[in-house]
Amino acid sequence: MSIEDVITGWDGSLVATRYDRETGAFFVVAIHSRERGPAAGGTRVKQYDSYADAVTDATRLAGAMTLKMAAADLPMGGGKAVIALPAPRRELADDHWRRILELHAENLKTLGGSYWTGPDLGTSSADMDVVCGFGAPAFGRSEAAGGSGSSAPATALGVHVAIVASAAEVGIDDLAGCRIAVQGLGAVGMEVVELARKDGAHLIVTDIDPVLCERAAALGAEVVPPDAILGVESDVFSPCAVGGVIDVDVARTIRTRAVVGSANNVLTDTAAGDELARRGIVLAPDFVASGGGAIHLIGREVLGWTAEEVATHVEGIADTLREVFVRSRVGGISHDHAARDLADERLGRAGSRV
Ligand code: PPY
Repeated sequence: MSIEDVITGWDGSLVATRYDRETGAFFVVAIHSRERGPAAGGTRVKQYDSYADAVTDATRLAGAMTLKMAAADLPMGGGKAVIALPAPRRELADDHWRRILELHAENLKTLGGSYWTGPDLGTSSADMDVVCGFGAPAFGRSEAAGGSGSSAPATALGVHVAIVASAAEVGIDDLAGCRIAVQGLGAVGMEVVELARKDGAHLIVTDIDPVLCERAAALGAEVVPPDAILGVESDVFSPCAVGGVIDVDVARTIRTRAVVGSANNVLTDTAAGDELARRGIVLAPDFVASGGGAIHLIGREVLGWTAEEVATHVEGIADTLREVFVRSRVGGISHDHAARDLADERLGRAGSRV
């Protein structure tokens, strides 16, 4: 997709980009909406095939953050930042990476508080400490630096309660013996595995990192190669890695009863959601199921919640999902569509999406 197509097809408010010759980094900040409050969302760092791909990712992720904040009833808007690296992150020298973060902080300061960042794929609490040290607004700093630390455990708890609620929707009242296929064993995916294991689920897992696969195997999980996970027969498929894994073809063939994970933008388009619905597969829309991280960061750092209050709100994701399921049944619409309608209503734009 060309940059023109991305920008003209986007319904957000601002995209800022910067290329820095010295570091070779390309920065994108996408502010989708500030209707509910300042835009917030993480900074994703990776290599992209093209700068148009980086802008596409940032804009789509920022839109998902608006829905995520609204669905979780948090007083924030949606935004996301992307840093397209000139080389894999692990190959960058420490001072090179630090300079990239300094430039990122400079960009965020230029935006004057209309966008608050946080950790995302490729960035950590330690990186947020650095960004904040350069004077830019960032959630998710380490606890030692005064932040709320990693949001991964809260995200995983949210996915877990979403799995329980979605399983109940397909008639599974107990996760014991339930086959759960987990794609991605990062901080969230691994915790999803641990929580489901405690409930007695049968776990089938994959990751591109063999060390993480071994760790999951030690927890009793069955490991399959990354390209096999979409062919696995399961009760619940839990995508906890990259987005865009379910297109119409996958939706037509995947052998599962529910899709519930933490990866943002799991569906490539609404047609994929329609196909899942046509097949009677339950979808816990990602911007609802993965809301635990945002609830943790905003709850702790903006709303002053305790860890217990955060957990209670994260558990409320199950209630939001049940509302989505009811709306879907009543309206004869897909779960994806029903969740977007619910988020739109919370944004005060009821009926804007047909
Ligand atoms: C996400 O939940 O997808 C994030 O990007 C995490 C986040 C949430 C709220 C503020 C900053 C980062």
